[in-house]
Amino acid sequence: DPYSGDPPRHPALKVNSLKPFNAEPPAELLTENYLTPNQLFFKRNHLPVPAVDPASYRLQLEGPGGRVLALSLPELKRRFPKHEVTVTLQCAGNRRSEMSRVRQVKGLEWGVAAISTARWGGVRLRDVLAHAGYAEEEEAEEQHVCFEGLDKDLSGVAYGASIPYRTAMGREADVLLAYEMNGEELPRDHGYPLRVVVPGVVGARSVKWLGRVSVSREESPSHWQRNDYKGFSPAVDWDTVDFTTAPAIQELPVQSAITEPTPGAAVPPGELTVKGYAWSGGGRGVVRVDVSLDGGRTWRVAELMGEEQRPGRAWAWRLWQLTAPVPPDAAELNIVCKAVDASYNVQPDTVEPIWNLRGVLSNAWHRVRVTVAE
Ligand code: MTE
Ligand code: MO
Repeated sequence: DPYSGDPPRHPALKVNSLKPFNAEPPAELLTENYLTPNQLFFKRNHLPVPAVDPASYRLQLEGPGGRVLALSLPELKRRFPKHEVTVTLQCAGNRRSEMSRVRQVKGLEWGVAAISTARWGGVRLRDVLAHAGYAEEEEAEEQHVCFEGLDKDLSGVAYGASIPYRTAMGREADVLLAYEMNGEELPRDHGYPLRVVVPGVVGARSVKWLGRVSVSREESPSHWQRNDYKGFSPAVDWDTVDFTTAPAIQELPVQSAITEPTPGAAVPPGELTVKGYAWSGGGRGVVRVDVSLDGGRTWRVAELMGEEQRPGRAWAWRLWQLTAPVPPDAAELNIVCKAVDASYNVQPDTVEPIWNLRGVLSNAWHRVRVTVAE
């Protein structure tokens, strides 16, 4: 069993797939903390967790012209200044199960918690690339920084992904090679001993158990870069899909969800407190969250909590909450939330128009039905 060496996991996690291990925390636990405790942070593995010996570990860094530098962990920590950033990671498939309710899609049936936030500590990717000899300025032609993981399938193919060179080198992009998560050594499930953290970008590009970094005129040849994690029209099905026709997902769209109460709960009459999270990709901050208790007929503005984010570098979520009177005659409530980001992007009101065969980018208004009972 290639998974027999996987690490132990927290029993509260809701397991989506055991081998490989994919799990999310219960929604109501997710928003109990601004920084998600490492054990509860969602876990998304495509392959067995590799056992990496920190003493013999070397990051393979391909310089211009193909010369390869091998950097040990102590060298990385000694040579480059430590940088810390609070970043929310979200899987492209977060909230996929809502899409499957419209029409079945292919993929893990994630609820609303394939998203989590941590304070990451490590070195800046741009410092490491500059050390290898890469220039700050962009080349005329678009280039890509490619990452390869140390996790491999049975045929020896590693997980891989890439990001545009300008993101990797951007002064304000804050891309990290992280060795710490919430002040602790990176846990094995999250990429020990070194992972990429790309703020504002889909989780799939934040390659864990980082083995190799290179720069190329082509995107990563990885299956997960070329033939997955792309968005399509609702008109495209598995007979007609052509993965070369759509760009790889990088920055994610605006997202929010209700974490409390949970679907089907019985809430007492009087006053109700609704809680959730909101986040947007590309460093766009959340400027507002609207909440409705009547399916979207009337709205109230939620209170935003958690760390205020810098304009253009809003890498982490806001938690939000709203306390409102329960309408006296209501037997049932249809709670809805929707967020607005700094570019005034809004979430679509229904799933149907954004349905896609792979069930990615599921960010329609989130709806939770509850009953009112003494
Ligand atoms: N990196 C490697 N090497 N292998 C993987 O399977 N999964 C990716 C990304 N990096 C993955 C990886 C995906 S799809 C996501 S959403 C994030 O890791 C999840 O990170 P987490 O498990 O730390 O939450
Ligand atoms: Mo993902």
